[in-house]
Amino acid sequence: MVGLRALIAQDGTVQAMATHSPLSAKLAEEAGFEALWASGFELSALYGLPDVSLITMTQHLEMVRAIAGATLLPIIADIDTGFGNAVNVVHATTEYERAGAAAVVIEDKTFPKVTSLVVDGRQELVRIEEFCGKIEAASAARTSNEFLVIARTEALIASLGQAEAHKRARAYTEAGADMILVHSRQKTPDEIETFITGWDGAVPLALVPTTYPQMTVERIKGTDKVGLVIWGNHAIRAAVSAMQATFAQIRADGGIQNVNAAIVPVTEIFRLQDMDGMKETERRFLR
Ligand code: SPV
Ligand code: MG
Repeated sequence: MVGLRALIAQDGTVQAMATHSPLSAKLAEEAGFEALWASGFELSALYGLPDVSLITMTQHLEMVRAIAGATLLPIIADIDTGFGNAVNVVHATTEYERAGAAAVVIEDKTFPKVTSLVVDGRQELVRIEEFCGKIEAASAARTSNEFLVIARTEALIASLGQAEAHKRARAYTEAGADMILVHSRQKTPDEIETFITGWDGAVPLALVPTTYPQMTVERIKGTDKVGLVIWGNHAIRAAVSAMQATFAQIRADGGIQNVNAAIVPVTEIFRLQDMDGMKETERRFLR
């Protein structure tokens, strides 16, 4: 498996697709994405829950472990606020590195957090010193420098302005962050592009352009400062669209006679389950 650092050095900007399961991770790998985003939002949605620190570390970690067993792509684990203070961050970092993740992203919000994109969400940030302690804790807890500690600032999400966002990003870099994820929920890239222009490039940036889709890979690469772009929630949204359309058609038609053309055949699921591998195992070992 190629590490994230090496991938960024090779490609400039790595594209990570959101995942909530081993199956969605396999599909992202087959589509050609270079990394996976083990999204807290997607896993929360999978459980039918809002992304407000209700999913436990154990639930998320189990999913990361299952995803790591199903693909070779580096997994960027979204560990929200780190499940508590710096002590919790040490424990989480150890567990996620052991589980096979390639990086953790820790955000500077208070615990319990509120998801970033919701209108009128309660967006409260911890003190800079406190968060620097968490970043130092994660860096100290990892066993390999190939395991990245990514600090995420929510200063723009909390409407604290560019100066505060830059101040936090600089402090987190000095605390040892390998990369800064800066999030925005503006409908255009202006806010993020202003941040990028003012960034000294001490470490690469990571973006999640969900609300500003004008920010294409080409435009991102043009900045020369972004090492990672995360397509943040497109696996779960695509899954919901497909299920809603199929379920509605079956209800409308009073049967399944018209849906086969729009959904994959069962043989495609067998392929994704590696049924051929199972048959081969049977052939060799069942006596
Ligand atoms: C997630 O996917 O869980 C994220 C990205 O953290 S966002 O939901 O946009 O905050
Ligand atoms: Mg998240």
